[in-house]
Amino acid sequence: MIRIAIQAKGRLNEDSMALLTEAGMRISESRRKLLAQAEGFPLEVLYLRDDDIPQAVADGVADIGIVGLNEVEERGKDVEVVHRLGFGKCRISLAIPKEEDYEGLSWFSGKKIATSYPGILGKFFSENGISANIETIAGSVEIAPSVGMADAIFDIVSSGGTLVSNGLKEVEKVLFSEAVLIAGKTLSEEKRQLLAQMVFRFEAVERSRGMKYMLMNLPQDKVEDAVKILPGMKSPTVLPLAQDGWCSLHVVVREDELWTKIEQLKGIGAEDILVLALEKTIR
Ligand code: PRT
Ligand code: ZN
Repeated sequence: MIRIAIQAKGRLNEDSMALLTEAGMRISESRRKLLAQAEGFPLEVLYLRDDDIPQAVADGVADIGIVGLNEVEERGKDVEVVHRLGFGKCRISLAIPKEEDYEGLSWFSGKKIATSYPGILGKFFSENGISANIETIAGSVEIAPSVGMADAIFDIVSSGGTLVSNGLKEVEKVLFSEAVLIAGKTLSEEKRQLLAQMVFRFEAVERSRGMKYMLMNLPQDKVEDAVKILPGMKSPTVLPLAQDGWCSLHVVVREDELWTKIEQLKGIGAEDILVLALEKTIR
């Protein structure tokens, strides 16, 4: 049995739950419970606030966890980042009032900067020889300059919309973050093995993201042209059809290239093109 801590509610909860489900670990019990049992894998799920996940994993309250890299860096707990998960992407940036001229980091010397990430900011400033006044606040960091609490902020940015609507501009991107899988450093051999199995399943799910499975009928003498259009995982699979001179071609394509490929394939005579969802890719 292995215990994973995930965010109880908030931005990472839904994607974390979806990843577990797609990896064959269903959680049927009510989310209101602090601890739930998964089906399909010897897994317990502990629901916590994201701030508490690095600590819980470092202390062994949970064996592993899913949390933003920003929280891992900020808390500075002794945990191992096992795998990047590709969701919850954001950056932590320094932002200043938009009317200010900005010519470099020295702008921040002697200034007051509001943030919920004093650890990361303190380290960044000391590495860059900047001496500034870091003001730790828990929430609504973006309003601090307009109410006179600070000269600038250091906060999470994703689309940048929040900064714009508060009259701020992003001037330094300090940390790029995404959800990561973390693990305690003293897991038993049994738990290490379960963790390896989970990572294997996560990778199979991730490889299929943004990919589609496509099959079509094609004149036999066009297979070579089709191979040039479709590199595929190794190369496309070609199966004979009952009708002479025709074959069935199967291939995995990237979703963002799908329509271009379809047009090119139609151009060489492909017919009856089917596009299917790709769920898992095992290597
Ligand atoms: O209750 P709990 O403590 O568990 O949750 P929380 O409120 O502390 O965190 P939550 O759910 O807001 O975020 C969880 C994690 O999601 C963060 O630690 C980041 O790793 C990640 N993440 C990804 C984000 C964003 N994108 C994001 N845009 N976290 C917060 N934001 C906020 C940001 O603070 C700012 O207010 O969204 C606003 C900026 O968004 P844009 O799109 O306007 O730039
Ligand atoms: Zn939090």
